[in-house]
Amino acid sequence: MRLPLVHSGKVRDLYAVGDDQLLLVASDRMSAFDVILPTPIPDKGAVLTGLSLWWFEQLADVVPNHVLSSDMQALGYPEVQGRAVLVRRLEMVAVECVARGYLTGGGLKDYQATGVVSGVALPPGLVDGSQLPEPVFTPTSKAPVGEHDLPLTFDEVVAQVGKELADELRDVTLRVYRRGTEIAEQAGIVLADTKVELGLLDGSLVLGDEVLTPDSSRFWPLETWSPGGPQPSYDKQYVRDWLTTSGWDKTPPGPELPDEVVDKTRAKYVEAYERLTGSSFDSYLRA
Ligand code: PZK
Repeated sequence: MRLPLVHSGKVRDLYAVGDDQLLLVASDRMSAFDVILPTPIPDKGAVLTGLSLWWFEQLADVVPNHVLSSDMQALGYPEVQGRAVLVRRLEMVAVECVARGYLTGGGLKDYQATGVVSGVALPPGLVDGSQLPEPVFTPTSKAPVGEHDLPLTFDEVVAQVGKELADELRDVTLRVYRRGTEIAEQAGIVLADTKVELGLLDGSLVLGDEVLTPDSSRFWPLETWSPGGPQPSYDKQYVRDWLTTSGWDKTPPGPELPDEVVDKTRAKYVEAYERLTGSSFDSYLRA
């Protein structure tokens, strides 16, 4: 796979394929407490790629997407089969589009300080993990590597991209989130929030990057959802629990994970894929 590297993210890499295509490659790396761990989770890259491809299909009537092909054998990149997608190069919109239906993380901080999230006033009495009266568009600005994205009000998005595109970003983001929550709920998963990457192609909005994966969204088990404190993570809880009791001070580098934690975490990713899609992950890998 000798392709020019365009961008290297924490857990994925982006390569140029000619002038107007990109190869998006997901690794098996995992981050916890904002640190990339040295131990890979086998098949994580393939689970997230397969899940994202499935979501793009579920969302085809909501927004077109950047996917061109996932057949890496045919393209001549067999070493990344299952965990890479050839995509159209878009003109990315410089706003991180987030929708949240539950209060936690940065949204909770803003609410506790001001009662407002991204310019939207929320009712009093909400706690960590509360469901919001309705999903809210909570865009952020893309921060430099290593920094956290900063919240934007809707008016700031309008100032940045104009009213017409800002309205479209909000509407598409909320529609993606609503479709995602409907499907996730059937699978016993609370989709607390999600971040989508949107770009323009010939003047129209196109969904890029990965969508509705545990790396771009917060997945909580519906069974244990109980507002009033931090919720267990569907995918990362074994890792967080082990790291918390390991004595690690949460500064890089992180420690190697024991086999049992790796195996249980891999199983959670596969379980999320299978519960959401209704198909076996083995059949995805074999296709
Ligand atoms: C694009 N990223 C984020 C993702 C990384 C970085 N279709 C597209 N067209 C233009 N740009 C992008 C995409 C997509 N997807 C996505 N940065 C640019 C990103 C994965 C790995 F290192």
